[in-house]
Amino acid sequence: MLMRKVPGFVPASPWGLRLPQKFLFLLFLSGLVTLCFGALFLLPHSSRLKRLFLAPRTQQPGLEVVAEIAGHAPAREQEPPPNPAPAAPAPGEDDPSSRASPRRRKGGLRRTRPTGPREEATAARGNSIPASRPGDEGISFHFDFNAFRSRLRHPVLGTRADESQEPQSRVRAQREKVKEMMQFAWQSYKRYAMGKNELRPLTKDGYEGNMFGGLSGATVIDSLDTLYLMELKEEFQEAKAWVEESFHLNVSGEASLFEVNIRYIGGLLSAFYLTGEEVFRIKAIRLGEKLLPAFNTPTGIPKGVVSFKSGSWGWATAGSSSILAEFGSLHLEFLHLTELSGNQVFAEKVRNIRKVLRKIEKPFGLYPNFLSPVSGNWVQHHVSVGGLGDSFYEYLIKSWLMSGKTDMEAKNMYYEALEAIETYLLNVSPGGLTYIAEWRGGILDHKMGHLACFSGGMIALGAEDAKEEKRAHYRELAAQITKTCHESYARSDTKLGPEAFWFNSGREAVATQLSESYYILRPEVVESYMYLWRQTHNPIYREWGWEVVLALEKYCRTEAGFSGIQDVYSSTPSHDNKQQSFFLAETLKYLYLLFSEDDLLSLEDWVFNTEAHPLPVNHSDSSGRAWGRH
Ligand code: DMJ
Repeated sequence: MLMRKVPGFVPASPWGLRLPQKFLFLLFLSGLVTLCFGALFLLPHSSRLKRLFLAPRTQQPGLEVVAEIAGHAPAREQEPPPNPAPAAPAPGEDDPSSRASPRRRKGGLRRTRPTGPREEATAARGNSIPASRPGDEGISFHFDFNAFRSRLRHPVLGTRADESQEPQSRVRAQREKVKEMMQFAWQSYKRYAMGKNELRPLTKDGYEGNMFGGLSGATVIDSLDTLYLMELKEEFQEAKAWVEESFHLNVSGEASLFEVNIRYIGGLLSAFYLTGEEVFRIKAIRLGEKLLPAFNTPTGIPKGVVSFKSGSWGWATAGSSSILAEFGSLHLEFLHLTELSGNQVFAEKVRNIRKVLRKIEKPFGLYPNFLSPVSGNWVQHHVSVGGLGDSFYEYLIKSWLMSGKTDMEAKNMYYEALEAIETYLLNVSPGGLTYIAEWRGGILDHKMGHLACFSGGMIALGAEDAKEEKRAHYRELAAQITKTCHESYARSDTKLGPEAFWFNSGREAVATQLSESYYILRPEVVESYMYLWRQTHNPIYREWGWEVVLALEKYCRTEAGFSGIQDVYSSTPSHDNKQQSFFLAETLKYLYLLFSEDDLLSLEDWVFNTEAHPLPVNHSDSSGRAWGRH
């Protein structure tokens, strides 16, 4: 051997090497091995070697996933989006395509504390790197956030005019006022109830309620997207930090499937789609998984209450029927859970609900409010577009829109249901007010709940895709219903509307008893104003919205937050001591949108879930192959 000839070299082992030489040789060898493996990653994607050594690539989201949701063959990989022009980020908005650049980040959301390595890692994963934090295990699915953002047709926060030049300074001031209300509502909650589900402004404390199975922070999760879109950056960071550090899913109570879905899952999904922050995606998926046992019923129609206790049945046994508005308002969120996780199970669950509802015989084409999850039959024939029924209809038209107008089944079900509602429930009062009554096996209750007032907005939203000959009619119907709901506000002393109002015994659009006279900061009326404003630009909707702002300030604002009131017909109403989380999620958001440009969360790009959390429309395939051609 060569080394034997080196003078002074004395072999120290049978291989003829001394310790230092052995060490050098091993170092050289390990370097060589590392180099070879490293080179594998640089080989072109088709390389055989690479295929041999590396696991197959995770399926890309977008086209493929949503195509499967709809039961279709996956679309071709790499197909260019129909509208590839990326939406320019709005001023001050985090541009996802340059998220790694510290300079761009500076203009983004302000941090309340120094950026730590954990946050940096979270932000980076928001773009493409698979999750690897504790608790993220098993969610290796990659969602291409940049591709998603590039498909939006408008910047998320709109193309805002130079505010100093804005001629409509009144509208700007109105928008700022709503923003101030949100800031006050949030700060009050943070000060007295941070981490609890909701604030009690009179007693200056928080409470958990019994709807969320031990989950906390409903107000935090419900507020995230409203804070984001109002550019309350510091407050958004506070909310996000709470989700990262204190939002724990290891709870074991019994929860309302519907409420957890629309508030928590909806809020987390929206927060993810707006920011790309992985923490929201991961928590939404993990929480979604905790809801799955609710579907273990003979029909797959979930019971309303799910037990988070591991090893239990999953659905609570009390009660015998499931509520239409509850099991019918999962579709939007569950499709997005599949979209973001790659896990088809979420989409399968809601597809099955759709199938059951499609097949079952409907009295006069109407959908009763109660269904047995065991037999799959209607439990009684009570039909309502208000409480118990409401958001089922909303989710049909929004499923159609969210699918990029490919989910024909949802579209057909929506327009058929609307026809039946018009035929059997719609009425005009002697005073000329149009309202949607409630139906009990053929007998009408001539009342409308505050909850039913969302329907003006829904009918406006659906008018454009109705048959040509029905479009103008639906626009007018939407306007008339919204006017009736406004009347229910205008006819009270506080200019806020009651929980339910009647059309009988000579009375119109007023509550008939104290037990229906309360107002709990609900959003449905201003929700309709927002949709009608966007559709018509009739200034009356902004005027009506402003009346609500003034009334909220006068009667609901307290020293420590906003509160519902017990009697809208009293000019000195008592407060109910609750700042509902939907006030921050919905009421203030819809008011803010009402006083903003139409391209702030454009309806071309977003649908709002029933808690007003924006979920993106699928633009990945306009050919109709994705999202539900049935
Ligand atoms: C919200 O939680 C949702 O809008 C739901 O669909 C109905 N009720 C409240 C607000 O009133």
